[in-house]
Amino acid sequence: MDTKDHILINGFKHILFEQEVYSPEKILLKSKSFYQKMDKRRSVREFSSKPVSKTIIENLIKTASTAPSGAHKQPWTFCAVSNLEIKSEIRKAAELEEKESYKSRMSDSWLKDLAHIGTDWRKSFLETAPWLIVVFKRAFEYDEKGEKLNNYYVNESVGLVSGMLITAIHNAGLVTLTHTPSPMRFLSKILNRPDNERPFLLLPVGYAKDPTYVPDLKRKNINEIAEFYE
Ligand code: IYR
Repeated sequence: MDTKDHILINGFKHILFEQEVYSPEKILLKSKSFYQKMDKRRSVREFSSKPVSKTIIENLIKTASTAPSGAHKQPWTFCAVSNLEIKSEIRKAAELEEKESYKSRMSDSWLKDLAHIGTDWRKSFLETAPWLIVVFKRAFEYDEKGEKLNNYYVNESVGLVSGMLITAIHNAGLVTLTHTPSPMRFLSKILNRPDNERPFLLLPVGYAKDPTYVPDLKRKNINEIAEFYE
């Protein structure tokens, strides 16, 4: 058969999709070994200050940015910070908000639900980790004339991109945690972001302090998280 490398569909160029084809046995092995690898992922709150190269961070961000997004608008910006003064500024502002949250904004039942994780308002990892990656969602775009252009499914898209970033970080042998200081408007100010971008998630990235202890969490088993309709 004569297979072209591209065709036009409704006037738009489509390229040949190249699927990596494996045997069912190999797929079984790959799905299992990747699960076993991902099952070792843990949120780590104590970091070593050991540096991580900018090229590694670029690779992680490029991997995350392969995520699907509404109408392929890729409505995300990653701000990667290794500058110590900026990290300190972020830590100060985050701890100010977190102090208020833990003191009065979070309900008693919320604090009780969190107790076993051992978090509090102190966020030293914001200075210790060699990199902070702040994921911003792009609520809309501006065209050349300054008119607003829509993005679609922005929360879903940045959720997906963040999940893939966390996966890439773990796959590379580094650690992170999803830090959600609330409110996090201070990040827009410190990082001087435009008004179409909103902070979504803050991920410190680096190596775990040695030794580090993490809570003894158990993951739900397959019967608790899935229903099969065969
Ligand atoms: N944002 C706070 C509190 C917090 C809330 C939940 I839900 C967590 O799972 C963990 C922390 C903080 O980052 O400490």
